[in-house]
Amino acid sequence: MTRRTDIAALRNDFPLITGAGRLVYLDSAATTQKPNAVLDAIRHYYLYDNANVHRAAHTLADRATTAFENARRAAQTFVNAAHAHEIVWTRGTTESINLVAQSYAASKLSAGDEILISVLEHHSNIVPWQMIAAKTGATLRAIDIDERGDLDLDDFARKLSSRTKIVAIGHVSNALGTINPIKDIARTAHAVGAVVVVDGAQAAAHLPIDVRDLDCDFYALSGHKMFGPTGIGFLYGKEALLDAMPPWQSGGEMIETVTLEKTTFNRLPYKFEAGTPDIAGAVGLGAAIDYLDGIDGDALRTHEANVIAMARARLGQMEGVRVIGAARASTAVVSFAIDGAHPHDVGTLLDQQSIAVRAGHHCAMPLMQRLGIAGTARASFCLYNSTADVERLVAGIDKVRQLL
Ligand code: C6P
Repeated sequence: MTRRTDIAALRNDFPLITGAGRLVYLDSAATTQKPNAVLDAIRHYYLYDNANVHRAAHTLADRATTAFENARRAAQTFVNAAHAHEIVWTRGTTESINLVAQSYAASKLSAGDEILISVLEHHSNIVPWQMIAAKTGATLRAIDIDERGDLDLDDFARKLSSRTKIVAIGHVSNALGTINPIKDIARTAHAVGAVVVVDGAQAAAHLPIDVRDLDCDFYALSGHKMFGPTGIGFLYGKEALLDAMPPWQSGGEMIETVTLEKTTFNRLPYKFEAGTPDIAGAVGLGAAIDYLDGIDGDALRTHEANVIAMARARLGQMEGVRVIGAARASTAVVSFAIDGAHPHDVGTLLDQQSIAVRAGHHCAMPLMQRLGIAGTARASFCLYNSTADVERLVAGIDKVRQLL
């Protein structure tokens, strides 16, 4: 298969981007725009294939089920899982992590056990563990970062022990862009018998993901951050772990037999998919995965690295502007502060120039507390951004500084 190498041309696949006039969209870490291929797949599904899945005997239901399960196979290939039944559809990263917390952790942990996260984490990889710690009596601990915004691996080694049952870490930080060394973390965590949960929300649009190479036990991601629709994502889990876990939501589809006295549960992955799933969402996410698969990964990553490196360099040279975080390996986002300006004001003043960034704590309040700041302005980049967008951002920040 020939993959696309003309990354600049990809922008034309995104009608909202090309149709938005002067808008420079630098908020893809919050959600990416959607290519025509995804919009078309969802429309095609509703026009020609819509029915409920795994339930009826008719042809249309067969077509819907095939489309739905093909999308699961696309997700399997995307993360290089060994089996399609290791992919559980969820509403996204948040729900995937909650599934692991409420099913795996709630049934395994007790007082004296420890869950290890890091101060870099998004609230979605903090709060579910806090709640499970409170419920089970386990203790939640957090790995610190160094002055660059990299994980402090000495601190990781200090905090990891035979008491550690779960290590839950983001692949890429949504606030600093730090890429964490998941493979090394997994190897070290497995040596003490801990299970490794990866929050892949910010990795999926930028990095190749190979759960078998990483050897993580669970990997969570969101479709909408990788050019798919909102409301759909998935959890990858190793077969043996998923098999042994109890269901977490109950109702239709997740059952094998029900009497008024007793229920036996469906096989993987359906045991974790209660109720009618987001079928069109899964189809749309499958189309997003196919879309990404049609792009040359090296060309894509070189393009993104150039754009992001330029943003870091240019912002770093601006008087009164501070780039926050300088991790040794990073992608996706550039966080910054302007002297004397609240991040929200920076966001508003950039918006007035048709430049969309996110401002605030980025759902990473413990990280902001660790850095001693209220928040940042954050420009996030993906395949449809260009160096021209960086030029506009630099000019926009210049104007903000003049207005202050
Ligand atoms: N971060 C951002 O602007 P959901 O909402 O479930 O799709 O993803 C949650 C999530 C989990 N982990 C990380 C690292 C994330 O970045 C996010 C979502 C968005 O940074 C919205 S807060």
